[in-house]
Amino acid sequence: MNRDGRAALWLFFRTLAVAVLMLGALLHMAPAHAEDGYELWLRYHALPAGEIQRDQNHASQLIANDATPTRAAARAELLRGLNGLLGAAPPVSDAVTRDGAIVAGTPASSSLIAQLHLDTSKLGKDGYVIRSVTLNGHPVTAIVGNDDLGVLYGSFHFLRLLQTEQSIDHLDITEVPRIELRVLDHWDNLNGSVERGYAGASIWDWWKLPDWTSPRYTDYARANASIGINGVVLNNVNADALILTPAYLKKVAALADVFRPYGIRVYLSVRFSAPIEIGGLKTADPLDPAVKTWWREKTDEIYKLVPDFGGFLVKANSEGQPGPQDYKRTHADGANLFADVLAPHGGVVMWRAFVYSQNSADDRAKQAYSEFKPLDGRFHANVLLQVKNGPIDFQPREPFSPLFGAMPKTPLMMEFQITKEYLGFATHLVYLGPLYEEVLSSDTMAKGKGSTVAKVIDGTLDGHALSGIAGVANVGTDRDWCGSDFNQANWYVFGRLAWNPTLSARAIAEEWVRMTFSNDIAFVKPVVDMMMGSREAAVDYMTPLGLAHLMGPGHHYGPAPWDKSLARADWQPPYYHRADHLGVGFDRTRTGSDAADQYAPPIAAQFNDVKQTPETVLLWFHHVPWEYRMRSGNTLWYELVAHYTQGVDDVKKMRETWRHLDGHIDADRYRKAATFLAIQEREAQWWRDACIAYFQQVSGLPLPPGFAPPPHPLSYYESLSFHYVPGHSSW
Ligand code: GCV
Repeated sequence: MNRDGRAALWLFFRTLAVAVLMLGALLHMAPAHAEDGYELWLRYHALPAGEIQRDQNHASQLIANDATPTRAAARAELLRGLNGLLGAAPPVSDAVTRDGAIVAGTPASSSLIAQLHLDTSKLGKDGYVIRSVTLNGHPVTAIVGNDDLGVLYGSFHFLRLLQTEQSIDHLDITEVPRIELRVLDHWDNLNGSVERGYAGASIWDWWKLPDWTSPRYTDYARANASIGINGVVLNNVNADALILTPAYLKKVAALADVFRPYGIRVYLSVRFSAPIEIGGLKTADPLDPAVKTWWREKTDEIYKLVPDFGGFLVKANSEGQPGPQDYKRTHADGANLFADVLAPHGGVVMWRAFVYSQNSADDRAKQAYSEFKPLDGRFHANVLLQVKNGPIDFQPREPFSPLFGAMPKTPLMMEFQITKEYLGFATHLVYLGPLYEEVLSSDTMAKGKGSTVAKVIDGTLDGHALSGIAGVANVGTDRDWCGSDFNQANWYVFGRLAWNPTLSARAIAEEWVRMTFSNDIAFVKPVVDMMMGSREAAVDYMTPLGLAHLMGPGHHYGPAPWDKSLARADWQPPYYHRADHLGVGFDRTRTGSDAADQYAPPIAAQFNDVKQTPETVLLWFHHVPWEYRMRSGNTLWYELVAHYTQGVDDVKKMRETWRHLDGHIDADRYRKAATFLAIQEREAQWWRDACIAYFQQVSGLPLPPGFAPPPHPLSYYESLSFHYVPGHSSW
């Protein structure tokens, strides 16, 4: 068939598809398969007929060659997306013959793109331009990268515009990521369990690898590429040395092969003592020549199998893990050992700053800073120091870590948690966008006003070319990937902020809701509002006013502010809240642990002064009398009870909002979220009641009038115990 014939046939099928879609809409046709969340935000379900007609005028043909695996992935995604959204995929051609073509490629790979003479030099490897231009006399949409990966990222962006029903007329978009390494950290164990995972087992089927690479790996890579994630640490930071044995490295290589077309590099968590455990050496001393040789040879072996291997993530001398201090060496000695063997291959070391010692009497919140700040300038060029967002451990709210801004000579990498270890596991609806945004926009004042955490980690504050951000993944074998549909939003927002840490959490939530559920504004608006308020609700019903670490021992499920069952004081909630008959909160001012002075002077002055400290972190920095007058004029005791109560009321409102949205989306996902919200309300109430019962007993104060008393005595809450709690398998 000649070109005209093909075009006529395409027109015919397109018209037919539109007619079928319109009929379907009229008859309220059920989707062909149940919505189970597997498709994530890449659903590509048919747009409304009006949108289809409008968008089809900009998708009359696709000119995109598939000569490389990444360009093939981009083309396949465009065809898949356009087919789903518009009811039919445009014909693929090699010449622009119609108005409304889509042309995707790089200047080097496409003579059409080269004709545009766009300056792609500043796009780097990942950036792209999407522009409405004229080619061969036809108006077309060009998706242009300097590199194939930019074409892939641009293709996802273009599809997102369609999915969210934005105009694709007169496009002039240029995007370049602000952070170089955008990484998901899997805390997946080789036995298939996931530490702090609430979405089933590990998606890595180590047993069947390398022979069988599940199609799910490709879908995982697509999802990551769609939001710009370009690195994956496959295994838990509490690492098993076996991952470095030849049999496992072959499995790692098989995964790397699947991910490569999507621009995703593979990294491994390594166990510091691996030279002893699998290398037969007597020591893992980082300055020992035999140890250095062992790591060099091991690294070379990895690069033979995975030429674009990203590097190592290391948890050392932290929570019982081995490390350089076992040999009286510093963290810098340890990190530099790996840096030196990775450097010839272009790999990096992500060295974690999450350290605190059971032998130190110092405030746990101070220890990472005390340990690492003196080492600024001592790390080799390919080391990133990976710092958790707060000084302790992914609590519902913490101030930003004082390390941000304090180590100008070292590239600091952010570590966020996407999995909700401390935020209600899988079932609580807690959108983490506001948490991430709050941290990234915090001003460290390290170099005067505007020295935000975002600028520290994107490298611009201190002029680092190397920059990175990591999120602890919430992905597992559950059909919906993340244990709930709403948890997918946390994976999504992490990726979008990793690309550009100045984006707004609200705008990202809206994008996600539109792609994941519906573009109907009557649905989008209330759901985005509900998501945006959900993190503060969780803070209120769990740890308001700067409280932290009140959860159950080890498994971290539910409230246990009384618990002293674990051996280490810094694993016990009373260590953190310090409640007594006089007041509550941890004095981290100069009269206490002096953690406040780890911040830049203007911030330290604020945190040292009870009157200037934001009430959101009041009890993090101050031990405050129960009768202290808060800004509202109420006492601290009153405000504490009010916040706990507000948290529960907010969840009730979330349930109410959701109840009104019945019928706006498919029944399956609606019902699941409704059930999870019911669980959340029950557990929020439990948190409130248990914490109020406990603090009331400690304070000896009567409940302020107007608030319902906890329905059970404190002893009831203390008596609850739980077995086989998810995410806790390695304990
Ligand atoms: C992977 C917390 C978690 C641990 C986790 C650790 C870490 O302590 O509870 O499960 O271990 O952080 O980040 O290393």
